[in-house]
Amino acid sequence: MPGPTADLFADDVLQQPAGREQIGEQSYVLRGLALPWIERILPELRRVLAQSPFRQMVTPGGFTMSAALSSCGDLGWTTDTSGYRYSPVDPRSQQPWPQMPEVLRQLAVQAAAQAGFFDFAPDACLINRYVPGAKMSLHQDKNERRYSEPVASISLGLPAIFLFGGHERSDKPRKVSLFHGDVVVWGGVDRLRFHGVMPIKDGVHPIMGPQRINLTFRTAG
Ligand code: MD6
Ligand code: FE
Repeated sequence: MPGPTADLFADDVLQQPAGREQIGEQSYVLRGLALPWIERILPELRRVLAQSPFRQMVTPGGFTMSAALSSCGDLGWTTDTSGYRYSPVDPRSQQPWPQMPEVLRQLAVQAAAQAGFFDFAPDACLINRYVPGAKMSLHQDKNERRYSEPVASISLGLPAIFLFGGHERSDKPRKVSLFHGDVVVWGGVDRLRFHGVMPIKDGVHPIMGPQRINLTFRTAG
């Protein structure tokens, strides 16, 4: 019978995907934050990827990354056998990276603010594409100039298990499930924590198809 209890229960269910989950002292998962933005994001993402398509890069150690990468913004993250770095040009085309779409920049800034970082001015957006089986080994994000700035990360498509470790590679990471539309923000004391992504499970996402796309925003320059 509908009544106060039933209503409370319904609210509870509706609120589950939203809200802020703290995963570290200065790290949060903002559940579903990107969902209302998706219809504006996807056409912009398509434009960016038409100009700078996904490509698989090689690490300095000589391994081909399983995730395929692209970038937009003033700076893009690249790797090859000579090292990791940010570059103002796409090495594939030797042209500047596509502009960072305003809708993406605004979402990243809003996400950072919800995590307590108020003057976030991202100049780099790294775009990772994972097909089932692709993963990201534990790493630290440390090619940026200032660690005082947070990182904001938008997940689209297939779910992932995100590994959130400590300051040593050997620290046992916690597992955080990330779904389509979730945004992770971390910075401050957590900025250099090791993190990675477990191999993506087989599946087909109703909007994004058989892939996960992750966009990470940083102040690199
Ligand atoms: C990913 N993300 O979620 C990989 N780095 O596909 C990252 O490596 C990452 O999500 C820094 C901050 C947030 C991230
Ligand atoms: Fe990272």
